[in-house]
Amino acid sequence: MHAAKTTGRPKHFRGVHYVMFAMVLLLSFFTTYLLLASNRVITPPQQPVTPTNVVADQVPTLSSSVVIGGLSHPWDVAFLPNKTMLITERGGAVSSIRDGRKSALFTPDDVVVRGEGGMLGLTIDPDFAQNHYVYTCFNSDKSGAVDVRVVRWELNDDGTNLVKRSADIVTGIPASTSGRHSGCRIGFGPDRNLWIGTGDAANENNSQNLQSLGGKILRVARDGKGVVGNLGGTADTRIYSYGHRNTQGLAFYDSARNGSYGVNAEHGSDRDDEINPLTKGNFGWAPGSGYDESVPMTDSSRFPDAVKSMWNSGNPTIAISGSAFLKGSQWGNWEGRLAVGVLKDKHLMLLEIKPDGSLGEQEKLLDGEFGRIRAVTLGPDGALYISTDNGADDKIVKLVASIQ
Ligand SMILES: [Ca+2]
Repeated sequence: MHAAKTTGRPKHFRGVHYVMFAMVLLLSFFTTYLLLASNRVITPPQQPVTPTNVVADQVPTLSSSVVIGGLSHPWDVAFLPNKTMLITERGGAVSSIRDGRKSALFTPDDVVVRGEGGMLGLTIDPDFAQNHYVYTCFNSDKSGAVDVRVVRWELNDDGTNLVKRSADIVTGIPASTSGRHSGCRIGFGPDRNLWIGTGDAANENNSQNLQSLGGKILRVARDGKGVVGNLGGTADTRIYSYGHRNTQGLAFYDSARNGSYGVNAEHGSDRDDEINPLTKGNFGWAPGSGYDESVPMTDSSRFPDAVKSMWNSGNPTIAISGSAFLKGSQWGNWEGRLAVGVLKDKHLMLLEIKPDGSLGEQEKLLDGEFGRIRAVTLGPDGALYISTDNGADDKIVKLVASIQ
């Protein structure tokens, strides 16, 4: 039997064997130690290694130039496929900018300009080349009482003229008589749907009311109809998320990440401006009776499931506005960061948002340089275009990034 051969030795023989084995082992350790010790002495100090696959810190240099001045509250900036810039001004006009000159495209005769209200968000259809559609969001008295509505406009081929008011695709977004909390930012997401960030019209019932379009993120097709995958249940089919106060910025990822299509930027009351993920759910704004704003921007005690913000200003607010993700290698380390216009605190905020949605670095650019910053749009040339909102001689400013 094989087992007998190995286990049949006398016990004392096995004991000697173990002692010898232990001695050999100790000797090996000792020799190894000596070798290592002598190595430490004779090896010259190592030179620092520069890995070839890691680039140095690349913070871009920014240069700014004024594209056009003499504007009045330019609220949004968008680009046609032929790279023509279109802008809205809160006073009602939609214009194109070519070679530093402004040409009026149209001013709707039903636009109601009051306080924060007027001609607001602007966006271009991703299929503009085929359908020539652009969209604006504004306060309107077309149906008698003032509402906020999204209107689709048809331009000619090269976007130099209005063909017609194609359709009022979303109407009845509530508006206050003062124009307070009118929203309204619009943009097409990576899902090719139109997203609309609305204000609560400073009415305490709107943001939590799933039949009201106020204090919401809406998601619709280009005809204004709600799309599959919105909030659902008893909610209006156009509602994607609710419990918002006054959305002023929308920025999109190239594709959805963990159920979020991007972010919205929202004005807080006396505290907590918020950057929120574009996910479904309740974002927790519910002012008390008489529009009592002494409640948290995300009231987790009343709404335990409220979606928490990704970033908030704390106290005081800074009044965040238009937002865009930086794209292109010219932005160096800042590629992928969220650029956010800041009105009250007069700067451009840069936020690093990591793939899991957590925050990284935060920086303050153009501090006080241009005053209040309203629109923030990445141009087709990879430059960032911002609008000032100072109320006199407002400008569109182009920011070009370069790596030295
Ligand atoms: Ca919130």
